[in-house]
Amino acid sequence: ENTPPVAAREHTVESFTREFLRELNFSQGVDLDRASDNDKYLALAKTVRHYLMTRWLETLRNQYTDQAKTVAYLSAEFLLGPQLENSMLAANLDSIAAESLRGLGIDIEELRGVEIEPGLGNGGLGRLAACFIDSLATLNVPSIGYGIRYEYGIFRQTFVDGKQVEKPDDWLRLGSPWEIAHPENAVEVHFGGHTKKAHGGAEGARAWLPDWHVMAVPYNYMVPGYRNGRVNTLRLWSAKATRAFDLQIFNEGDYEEAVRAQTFAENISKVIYPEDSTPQGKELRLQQQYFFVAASLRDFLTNVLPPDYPLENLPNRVTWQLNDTHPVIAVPELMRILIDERGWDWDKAWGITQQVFAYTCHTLLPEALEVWPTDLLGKLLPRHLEIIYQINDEFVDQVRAAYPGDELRVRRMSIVAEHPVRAVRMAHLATVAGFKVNGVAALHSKLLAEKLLVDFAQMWPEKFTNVTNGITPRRFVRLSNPGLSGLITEAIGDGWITDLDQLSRLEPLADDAEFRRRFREIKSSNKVRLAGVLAKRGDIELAGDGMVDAMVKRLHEYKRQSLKLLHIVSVYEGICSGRIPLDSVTPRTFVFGAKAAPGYVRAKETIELINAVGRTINADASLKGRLKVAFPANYNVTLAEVLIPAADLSEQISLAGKEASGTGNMKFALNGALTIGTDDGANVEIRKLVGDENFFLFGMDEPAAAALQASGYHPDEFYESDADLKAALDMIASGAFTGGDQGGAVTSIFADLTEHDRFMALADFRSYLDAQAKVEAAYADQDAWSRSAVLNVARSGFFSSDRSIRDYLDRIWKAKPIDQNA
Ligand code: 26W
Repeated sequence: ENTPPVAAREHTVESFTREFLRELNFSQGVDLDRASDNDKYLALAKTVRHYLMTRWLETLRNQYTDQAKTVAYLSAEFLLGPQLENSMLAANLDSIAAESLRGLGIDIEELRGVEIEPGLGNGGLGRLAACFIDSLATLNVPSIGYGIRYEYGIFRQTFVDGKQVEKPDDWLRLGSPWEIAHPENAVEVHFGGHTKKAHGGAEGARAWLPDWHVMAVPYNYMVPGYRNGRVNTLRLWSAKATRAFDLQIFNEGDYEEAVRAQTFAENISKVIYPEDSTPQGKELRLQQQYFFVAASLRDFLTNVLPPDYPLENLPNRVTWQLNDTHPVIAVPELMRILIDERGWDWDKAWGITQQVFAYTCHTLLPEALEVWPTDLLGKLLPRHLEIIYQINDEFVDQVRAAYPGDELRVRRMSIVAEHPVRAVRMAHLATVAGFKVNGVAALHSKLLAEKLLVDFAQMWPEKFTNVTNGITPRRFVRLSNPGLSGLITEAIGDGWITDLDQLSRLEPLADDAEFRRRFREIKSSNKVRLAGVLAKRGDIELAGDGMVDAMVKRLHEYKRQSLKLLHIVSVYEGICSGRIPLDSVTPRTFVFGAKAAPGYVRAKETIELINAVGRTINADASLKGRLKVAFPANYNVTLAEVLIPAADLSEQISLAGKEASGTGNMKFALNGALTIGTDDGANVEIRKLVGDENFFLFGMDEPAAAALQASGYHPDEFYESDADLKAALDMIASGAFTGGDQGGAVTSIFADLTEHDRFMALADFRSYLDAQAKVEAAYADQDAWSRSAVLNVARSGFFSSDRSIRDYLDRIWKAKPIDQNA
């Protein structure tokens, strides 16, 4: 009975062209012949948006009328990547748009180059959130993403003399066609002040008298499902100073102070924190967290729910999924709303609160767990701190009752730590409040329950579960690898795009010589495409048509880019010293992509050293171009989409027991790269699925690494006893890559590796080199290699984020898909 959606009504090249020209004229205010690429890009984006709009409105309307159980995904990061192509694909407009623009003499590829990706995330966690909202929409799940609209995304990385220099990521500067601001729906978020006894109200209710506040302005983004008529919403909040706030100060006559205060408030959503492993405990970060969480809860309770909705039913209506601890302040916020604003008593409020939050943990490193000093928390959110104390009092009583006399356990488990300063352990709060806690790969979830959160898992074993991460096949296969997608579709039809298990039907084709030949052809044209992009980006060359060996991920010691570097130096040293005949070396390009947190000195030194080694190797004519090191600056989603499809070898070499899951590893396998990796994170599951013969395993497993650590690890023993390792390290120390300079990054990395080596790179070096020798041998037989590569694709369907979302639905959310077309 509804009017048919625009997309169904006018799905023709002609109508698309009409819409596009209208956008160009009336929205950009230019004629086609005077339009810049940016004009054309914006007009194209808005045209595509039009086609999705009806479906979006429909989805929103249904969401309100159905009042179905909804997944609210709370995440401080959504690393979306470019939007244009994905939107066209989802709306089934890709070929129509291409043909329409061709007719107008416009190269759609050029326009894609204009788009600046929203880099609203650091790495794996933010990208996972983006994959998840894609899958939620494609699986028809009523859901909404909530996050922060940072004005500046993750910094743009540049290299100056091989050193990382950060530049602001001004991603909004050319306009932002994918968002719709709703200032009329802004909500107030309060901070600071003090609390006092409430007059009237429920027992235990307190009045919070905050002393400042900001407005949170929602910006809505479409999240289209893949051709299923559903368009979900991602709502990102932007901070705006309140008029009342300014006015008061203006009226006091202090103009400068008023403007300063405005800037202060608006700083909240100014920039994403670039630390991705060691929280800095900065006040602004806590402000960000509370800002988006308070706005999101308020939005859900007042705009998504109908007026007078009985909050006793909340658990049937929503699960708030906490993406790591960043949004955990939502727990005391909901308690505050229920008790102080709605007048509930404590037990009733706690009973409901414990049924609506679930917590995903993304780390195994204790130092990555967020802890907020109570000084800071109490100053910014005094009422929330009181609530946290009360939650903890009751929790600690519960622990004492369960384990009488075990005061050590009580201290270990307490939400409030006393040393070195009194502080709130957000992971403990999340675990106590959440009805489920999940890790992000099988090994990770096991280690969470056995190590990081062992006391909690003993007390509440049924709370702990696993959901192995996944990646969206729409973006990371269909869009990023059109060649492979075409080949797959030709072989098995296009059902795989939304049902990735169907890739298993490729398995017999691994034994088909013609299929393998075509697979190789696609891989090599993907390398040509990569070479083109790298040449443009800064004169980077690939080693002929050799192997592309890629290590792309944030720079962190536990990920061991230094081990990769030792391998490269060892090969180079071997060639220089005559130990390895040049002709025996497989032509290969070592590709790195990695940003270092700006304050992480060792990580920045590692970048400097990689660049120094790269410069030396790339300039050494005696290598005859057989080895190259390519380290393009500013690795991001846009670059990942050309790099991953071109890779032959995927480097997943973290110390076992440190990488929670990894998701790049899945993207590589699905694009037909073979993995060289440790038994860590999701590598374990990849290996199990693709088979040992199609995976290069090396290194200690987690128990072995833990045992070596416990017995006292002495890296110098490995240095002294392995001649190749010593030669590689000595070559670095000699200044061979740094123009004779033996100081700076060279000394500190050499000293660190030989004296401390926290992540035991030296202990795994020999095994890594042996595995690399196997790689070389395997790669020599191109046909056999392609067979393994095809099997990697055929056996990796499990790593679709659609499967992850189904697991979340079954194990945690208990929400049901609703078909928009039904
Ligand atoms: C400074 C605060 C902070 C701490 C940790 C900010 C961001 C983080 C993230 C949790 C870091 C992160 O991205 N973790 C990665 O999450 C991925 C998705 O689950 C996993 O695949 C990676 O193994 C994990 O490192």
